Amino acid sequence: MLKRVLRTIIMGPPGSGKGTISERIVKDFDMKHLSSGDVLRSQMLKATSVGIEAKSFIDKGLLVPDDVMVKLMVTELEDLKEDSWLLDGFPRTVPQAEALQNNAPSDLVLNLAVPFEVIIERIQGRWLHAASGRIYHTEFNPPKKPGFDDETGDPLIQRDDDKPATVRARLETYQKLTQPVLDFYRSQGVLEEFVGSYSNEIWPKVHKYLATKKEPMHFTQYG
Ligand code: G5P
Ligand code: MG
Repeated sequence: MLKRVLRTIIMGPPGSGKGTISERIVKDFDMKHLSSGDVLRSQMLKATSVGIEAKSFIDKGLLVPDDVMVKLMVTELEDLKEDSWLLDGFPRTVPQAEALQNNAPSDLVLNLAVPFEVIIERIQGRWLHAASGRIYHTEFNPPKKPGFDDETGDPLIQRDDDKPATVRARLETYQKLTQPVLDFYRSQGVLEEFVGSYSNEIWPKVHKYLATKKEPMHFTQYG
């Protein structure tokens, strides 16, 4: 049965294309994208107490403590009670997944299984529009004018945590703390895996699967 309100999580290692695929999902399906990384970067930009605390973990490739994250994300989700949502980057530990389950259980979890070698290579080319979270890549998805956002013309930035040593630490953190979350959702029967090295190869499969759960508005093709 197709759902009116669909609560979805997108998972995958750092740089696997969660943000890229999420942008495509919200364009084709009536859903709100909520990225924990974007929420944290906005807190850091505003230098709030949460932002200052988070930066000390993010810069080392470590996770922000569970209690801080759960409070932050549950508060954000309260504004989306009536909407279909797509959570990106949360939950990232089993305690976070349990807390989400108690507050706002999700209907399905999409996992992007992209090999680590591909990720390490591609992440160096990422550029970001900090205010909107729009993502670019020097080769895969270049901005029209190098270094500037297509829509606002603002300068793009590179993320501090995209330095090679930090990316390696993030991948280790992912293996240790986030992979067990996949087992948590697998045991609940809500996990759907998408294996591939390219977002353009993964995207049509994600669209096809989501369309079995929620009516799409379009099917935008890429590449
Ligand atoms: P984030 O911000 O959640 P990550 O590490 O989970 O960060 P990230 O780096 O944002 O994930 P992504 O969204 O999976 O990666 O990938 P993306 O941005 O779409 O794609 C990466 C690059 O590859 C882009 O430039 C894109 O254009 C390009 N690309 C995409 N597809 C292709 C392709 O097919 N080919 C090529 N060549 N390129 C492609 O979290 C950051 C930090 O915040 C904290 C942690 O410290 C974390 O490390 N944090 C949390 N801490 C605790 N709990 C939580 N729940 C937390 N959430 C965040
Ligand atoms: Mg992202």
